[in-house]
Amino acid sequence: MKRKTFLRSAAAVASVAAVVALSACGGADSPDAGGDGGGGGDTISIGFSQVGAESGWRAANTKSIQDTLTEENGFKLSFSDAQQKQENQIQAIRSYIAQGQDVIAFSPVVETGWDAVLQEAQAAGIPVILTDRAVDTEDDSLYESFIGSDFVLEGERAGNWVAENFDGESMKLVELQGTTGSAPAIDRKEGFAAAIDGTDIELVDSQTGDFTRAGGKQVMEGFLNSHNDIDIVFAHNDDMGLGAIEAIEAAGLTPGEDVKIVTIDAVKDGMQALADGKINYIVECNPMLGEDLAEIAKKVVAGEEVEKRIVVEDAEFDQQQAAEALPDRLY
Ligand code: GYE
Repeated sequence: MKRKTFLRSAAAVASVAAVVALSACGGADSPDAGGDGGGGGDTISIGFSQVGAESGWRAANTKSIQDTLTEENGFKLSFSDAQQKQENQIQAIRSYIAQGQDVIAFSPVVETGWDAVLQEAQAAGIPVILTDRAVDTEDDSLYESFIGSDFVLEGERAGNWVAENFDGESMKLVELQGTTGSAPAIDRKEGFAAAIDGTDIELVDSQTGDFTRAGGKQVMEGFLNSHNDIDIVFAHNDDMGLGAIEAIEAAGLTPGEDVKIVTIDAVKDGMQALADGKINYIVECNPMLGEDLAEIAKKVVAGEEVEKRIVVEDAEFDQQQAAEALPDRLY
């Protein structure tokens, strides 16, 4: 995966402000809100197909998109929730094509199987922007830009923390995977495995909890039943880690002490559990993608060139850093 850093420069912010000002001049109730494909100061109609509402991360991501793609900002947003099902997303994208939206954006629930519907959008002349998750395609002309974190790097950072702290202690580790076939589940698994490769940390089990709290709890219960001495949990997101905490406590063990937990996301509930000592380390995945999406959508409609890959920067937190960051945490 190519890495390229996108820095939101003062100039870029100024140009967005200029477009917003232009659209304000055109009048809030200009007749083109239905999507005439025109750019300039006109309202941009955008159809967004969201993965679902599976996690705290997703809730924060949805809020960021809905708070940014507003009429005041020059957008008319049509939003749909696919309930973690690819067929629902394909259906939503087809209806956005039929409606003649100016732009289609979506966060693909899984990586493969998008070429046909993306070709339909391309044939209709509607640009597509990917947010959060990537698609696996040979033809990258099928989308304009992909905005999101580097999930391999996130997994690697979680694995590096485990390796640095526990190599040499013959620890047994279980993994709670995200949604099967999704980019973050595939990439985080890969990055983590590479980071602990060559250590004496043993991966004793790995199953999907579908990025949900209930899924994480259920899978962790199964792990605790079939393995005697689990030392570490790597959960692909905070929610599954929080579910695992419930299962560990129900088994009479102390999360963060008897069983160490490392997760990815750094949403508020996860950060609270980290500050409380129940999680040991979190690698952030920034869900605030709305502003970048707004900026890229405006550029695409204006016929300007956009970066094919915009990598969102993420931090990482130990327990003390979480306690310090919590009061100002936005998500
Ligand atoms: O980590 C998880 C969510 O695609 C980055 O999806 C996103 C992941 C996030 O359900 O919490």
